[in-house]
Amino acid sequence: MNELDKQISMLDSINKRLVKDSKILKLICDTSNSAFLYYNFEEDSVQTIANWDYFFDFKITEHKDFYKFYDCVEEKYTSPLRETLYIEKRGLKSSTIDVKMKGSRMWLEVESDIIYDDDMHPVEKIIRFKDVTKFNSQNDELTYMAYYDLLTGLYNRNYFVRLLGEFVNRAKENDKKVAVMFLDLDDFRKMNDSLGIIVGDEIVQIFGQFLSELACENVIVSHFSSDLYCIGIYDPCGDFSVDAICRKIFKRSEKPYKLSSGRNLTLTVSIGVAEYPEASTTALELINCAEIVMIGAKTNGKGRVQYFDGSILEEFLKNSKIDNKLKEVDFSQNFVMYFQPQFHTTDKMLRGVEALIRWKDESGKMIRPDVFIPIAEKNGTIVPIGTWIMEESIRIYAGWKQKYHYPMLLSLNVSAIQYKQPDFIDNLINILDKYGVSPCEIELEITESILIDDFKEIIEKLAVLRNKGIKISLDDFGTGYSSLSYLKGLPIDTLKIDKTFIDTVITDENTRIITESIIYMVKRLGLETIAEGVETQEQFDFLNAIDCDNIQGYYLGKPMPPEGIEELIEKVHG
Ligand code: G
Ligand code: G
Ligand code: MN
Repeated sequence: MNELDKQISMLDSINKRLVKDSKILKLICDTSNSAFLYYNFEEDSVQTIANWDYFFDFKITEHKDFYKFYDCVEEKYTSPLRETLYIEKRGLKSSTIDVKMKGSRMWLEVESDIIYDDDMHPVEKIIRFKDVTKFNSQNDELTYMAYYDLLTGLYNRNYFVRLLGEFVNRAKENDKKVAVMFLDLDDFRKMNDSLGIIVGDEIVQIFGQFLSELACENVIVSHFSSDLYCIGIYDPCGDFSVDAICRKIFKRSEKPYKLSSGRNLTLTVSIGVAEYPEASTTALELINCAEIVMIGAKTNGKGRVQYFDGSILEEFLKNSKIDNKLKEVDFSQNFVMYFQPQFHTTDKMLRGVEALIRWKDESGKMIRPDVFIPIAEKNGTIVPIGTWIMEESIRIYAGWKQKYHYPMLLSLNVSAIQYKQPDFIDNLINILDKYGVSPCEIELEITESILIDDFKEIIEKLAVLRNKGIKISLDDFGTGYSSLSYLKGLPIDTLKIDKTFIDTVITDENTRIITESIIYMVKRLGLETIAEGVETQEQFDFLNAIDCDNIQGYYLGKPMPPEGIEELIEKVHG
């Protein structure tokens, strides 16, 4: 083989190796899911390699074409991208950045590497473009979840608290106000229970959608959980005052919302409002205060707004103490029964006694029933407390009966929740049996609030009780929805005219006329009447004159411990 042949053969084998190498290189490039830009400094030449078309719809043939990149990424990334693509010889460095493509969800990782010669002059630069959309969008989602509530797309609680904190700081600096509105959908639980949680979620969403329309630079809207939303307003005024926003919300409540099933639904909402700096100076406390007064708005009849004031917070704190105490109270240690006598008006003979609970806490302080009974009704302790009251009162009553054989009634106050327990009647009958007391000796005092819901079921229960001989008395008449016309249909025996009437029956002409006609009509319906809170001789005389059957009040007897009643019986008996 001559020299030439040898060289040709060598070149050939080098060539084959090169072809093989470049095939391998191409394979690697093609399967790398990346695109490459190769720049040669000496030649000022540029070349694109591998999956270029997957990423870009333009070609790069000379380095001036680089400007085309800047158009296809979102604006905030053009400047870092420029640095990565930089090819001036001074100040070069390798770098990696992520850029987001304009008008698409695509994320690119752009990585540059520089190759230097022995004298540390740059010779070549390789830029790799890689699709990192999947990774980045997962990241996006995590970021999203950190700030937004997935169900409604509104800010979540945590992020809202942070933004509200920023509002408060800004307000401190600029001497402005910040208002927090805490919103709770009315009767959401009922809707959730009756329509199902999927519809419940839809309700949460459509109301959230409506609220989101109220958001703007100084108004932030958040969904906390379930049916709770919160709105924060920086510098509330004009169209963005609390009043204006409440008006929008209440106005929207007048029209029904359309659900996907086609069903129309009217949503009302209760709102509590607290403002920086009056209610508090921190975001979290403002939210708490707004929530507390929202609960007030609910108990005052829903679909309304309640503004924070200091006394509401004080009462709340006091109540939450009582709430906790009630859950731990030792009934027989701390509760005692008092009894207030009721008298026949005509002869002032004892008609019966009303059992009234008294609570003396560990420190000996009295806690009034009109304070703790409503709390016990809310936290459910009224059920065991009510049972204890029935048994304790009936036990004491049975003792008097044995001792004096004096015919009189025992009136028991029954709370709606207690009354609704399925075993309420059985329980009562069992206690009566245990102490040998007849149902005819018992009168249950119910309030109109019992009659608000499940009317039919309640009426049926009343009828069962009356069939057993137990009397039913309607307490506090005149304070609720009382209308004489609905009394006709009620299975009751006795009507107690509320103290608020008696208070002004002497001084106020109208009250006198109303009281007189109530008694006249009620007696015509065959019901017995009792006037409550009678404190003076004048009141007594007037009630006597208009034929009110019975009198209860300080004038003839305050609530007293059992021994007081014994003295009374001995007096009338003897
Ligand atoms: O007892 P007082 O005298 O302070 O009564 C205040 C309120 O508490 C009244 O409205 C009365 O109905 C209620 N209350 C008092 N004792 C009882 C009771 O034994 N059971 C229930 N449910 N309420 C009571
Ligand atoms: O259950 P009811 O709301 O009816 O409770 C009766 C309440 O009225 C109890 O709190 C009892 O102490 C109170 N009370 C009864 N008679 C009088 C009275 O003559 N004057 C006043 N101020 N309160 C009375
Ligand atoms: Mn009563």
